[in-house]
Amino acid sequence: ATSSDWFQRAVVYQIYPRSFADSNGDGIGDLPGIISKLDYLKRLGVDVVWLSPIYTSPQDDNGYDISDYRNVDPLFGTLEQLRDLTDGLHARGMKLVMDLVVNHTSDEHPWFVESRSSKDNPKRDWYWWRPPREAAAAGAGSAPGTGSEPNNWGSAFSGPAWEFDQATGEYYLHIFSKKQPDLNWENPEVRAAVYEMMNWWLDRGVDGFRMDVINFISKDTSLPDSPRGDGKLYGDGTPFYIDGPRMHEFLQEMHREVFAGRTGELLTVGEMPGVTVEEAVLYTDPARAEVDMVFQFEHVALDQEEGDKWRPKKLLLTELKQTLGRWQDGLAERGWNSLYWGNHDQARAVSRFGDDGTYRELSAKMLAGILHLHRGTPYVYQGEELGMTNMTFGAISDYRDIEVLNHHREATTHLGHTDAEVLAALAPLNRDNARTPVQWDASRHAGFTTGAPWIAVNPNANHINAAAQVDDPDSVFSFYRKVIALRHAEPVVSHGTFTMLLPDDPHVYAFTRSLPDTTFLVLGNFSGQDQKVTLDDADVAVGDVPAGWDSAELVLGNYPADAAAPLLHLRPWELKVLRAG
Ligand code: TEU
Ligand code: CA
Repeated sequence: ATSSDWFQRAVVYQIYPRSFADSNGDGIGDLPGIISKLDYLKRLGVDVVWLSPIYTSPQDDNGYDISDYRNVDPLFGTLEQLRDLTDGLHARGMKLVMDLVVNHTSDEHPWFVESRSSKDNPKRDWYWWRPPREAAAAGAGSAPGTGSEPNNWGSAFSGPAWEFDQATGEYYLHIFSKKQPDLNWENPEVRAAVYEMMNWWLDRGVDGFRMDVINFISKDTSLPDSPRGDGKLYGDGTPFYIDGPRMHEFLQEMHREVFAGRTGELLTVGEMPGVTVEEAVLYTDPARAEVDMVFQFEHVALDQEEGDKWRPKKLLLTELKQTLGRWQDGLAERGWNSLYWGNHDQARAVSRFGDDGTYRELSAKMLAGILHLHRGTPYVYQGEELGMTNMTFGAISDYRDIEVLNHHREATTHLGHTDAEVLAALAPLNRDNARTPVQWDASRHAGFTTGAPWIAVNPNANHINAAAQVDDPDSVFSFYRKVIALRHAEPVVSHGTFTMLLPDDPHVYAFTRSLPDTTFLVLGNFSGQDQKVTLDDADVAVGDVPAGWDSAELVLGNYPADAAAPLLHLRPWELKVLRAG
């Protein structure tokens, strides 16, 4: 993007098409379904839609395994309908950002079909092929696999990161499922083919890309073994493919080949698991011409032991503030943050960071206010604007996600855990929590489909649904409208500096946003008890907190306006956005 101002004021809405709206009764969301909801998105007030993959795909990982980058899977519709969606968004002043999945393709992509056909095929080197090694060297024995894998890395979806191919007697690397072979970005033909495809989409009118695991594309080409942790079946390969040696070179080349010559307002966001603040500054510094912003993962790893989503633990608010505050500070001068509580890979925000019981609506609103008042571009994941919650699934057969299914199999067969243990451990953070259908109304299947939905609808759709909220001024939906409108109206929300307050308070999230002529104080109560905020005790320079907050104006709150309530007292899950008087 040439000028960053527009995306600093923008809010992005993520659509996971499979679960958004089904138009033809096959139980799977589709493009006509999305088109039928464009006025809903306009009403919400978002500026950009990020569409998760709709490309031709065997659907092994719900479309993140692509077999044709230049077509739409018949499951979702046609190229023609994608054109209609693009036009419909543009007509309403919104933009369309496509998912770009180029760390890997499907194993059914013609590139891989050719690559696997023989060792001397011209596309052999487009993927990571390696001969078997001596089983003894692999330290075989415990891990499932042949023991001859080229190294000991595990896949993100359980099992080894290598698959043996009979035809040529070699293994190929797959960081994700074995139907998602990793592309070899060392090969310049691969890079040229990707850039050509990106240009093709931009020429068709799309407004940018969300780049799937883009910081995995440069790997340590020696592909070495990695130490195997206690109780682990495989080595952790991430040190050898996260933020690898040629990352900045590749992104700068992509920028030159795809974005540099273009005018207009485009958006690029790199999904970057494991990215550090230091690297993110480099990725997002406009002067370096790489990407506009990145998705970092630190705040969504705090409620797990050693970042292992299958070993959930309680989140500490102090750690959440420390982490998000560090990202705010780190990208204050150079670069730009993206802001999110959830997406199609994460648990539902209100269940994870709020209270999805008694205080569901209040806490969903409070979370929206806290996130959107940070400095950065906020992302809303479909259903978050309704306060949709995690799903309670029963048996493993109720799940659909390859990650969950593979983990359950591995944990029960190779790690000796019982079915009940595994089900309990995976409940809070599994990805299917966020993939149940959007709850449009209280009718059968929540108005998502007239057929049988591909994954169960959350039974709470009878009271949590869009129809009940769009015209209710006190709904979670209406609150999201207000928060989004506030960013559009107030330059301090998009451009103000950020200062974290009360870092040691276990219940209150507090910060200021400032421009020379405006200061906002933002307070969020992350508890079900009353909290009294004492800014005098704040462990920050006094100069950061202007005096006179008692006469401040309440710009936004999630409780009914009440003149009697003291300004610095917070009721359960209360949010206050105050403007200095
Ligand atoms: O996710 C990459 C990623 O690192 C995750 O958040 C992923 O869910 C996690 O590794 C699993 O524990 C992206 C996509 O968002 C995800 O849906 C895909 O499955 C994945 O890449 C592969 O394309
Ligand atoms: Ca459908």
